[in-house]
Amino acid sequence: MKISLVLLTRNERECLEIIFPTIPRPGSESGFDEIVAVDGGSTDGTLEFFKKNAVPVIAQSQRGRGEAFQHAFKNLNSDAFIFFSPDGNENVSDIKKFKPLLQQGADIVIASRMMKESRNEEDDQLFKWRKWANNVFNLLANIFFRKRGPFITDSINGFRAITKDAAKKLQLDAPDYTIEYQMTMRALRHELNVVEFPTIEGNRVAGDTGAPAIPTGLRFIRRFCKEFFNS
Ligand SMILES: Nc1nc2c(ncn2[C@@H]2O[C@H](COP(=O)(O)OP(=O)(O)O)[C@@H](O)[C@H]2O)c(=O)[nH]1
Ligand SMILES: [Mg+2]
Repeated sequence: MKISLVLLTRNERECLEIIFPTIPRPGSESGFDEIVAVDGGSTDGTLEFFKKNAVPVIAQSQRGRGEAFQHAFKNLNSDAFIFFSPDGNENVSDIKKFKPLLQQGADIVIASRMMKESRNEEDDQLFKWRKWANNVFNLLANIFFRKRGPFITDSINGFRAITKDAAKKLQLDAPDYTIEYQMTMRALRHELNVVEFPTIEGNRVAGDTGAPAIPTGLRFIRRFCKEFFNS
């Protein structure tokens, strides 16, 4: 099974300088066979960073995180993709956990920030607005799309893997930050094998999120409605 580790970036040079050196090289130990970046139009030196480190880059013809997923599916000839955002949120030591679960037959593997042994970026805050909103979206996905299998605890996390076959089947088309939510809802509807493991989410190491809470939240509500009424 050939697995690609897909780095998703839009202006992440500062974070890359800290995170990239901690990512293992491709090989049997690391749990993936190649590293590729999909870039959404960076202008801050991210592309130069990749060039210096010999990381091949797929340049997006259209911006958006969902567009980045489509570019990976179209351009890479792998059996599965692990999506990784090198901004500090995602735990590098968990990258190796995807492959065994894919080999055991998972169609999608999600690193969950909501299981008992997990940590969410907001866990040390009193008001966990994003986490609470995430949990509402989780609940909606599970109630309205799940037919069997375990409750999905983190339906929107980006740190995840999907097989090429599953990606083909789901025909994903969300262009933006709702891509993972669409993937989870469709996977549940198609009764794919979705497996989660707990992860410890870190804090962003530099820069700022490109997903402001309120507009992004509204996009999620619209995405849920679209999937619900089109099913
Ligand atoms: N390829 C690509 N990556 C993107 C795009 N927009 C955001 N990203 C990356 O997606 C990751 C997560 O984005 P971030 O803004 O941190 O969202 P948050 O983690 O949900 O707060 C980061 O590595 C971003 O650089 C895009 O249009 N294309
Ligand atoms: Mg992030």
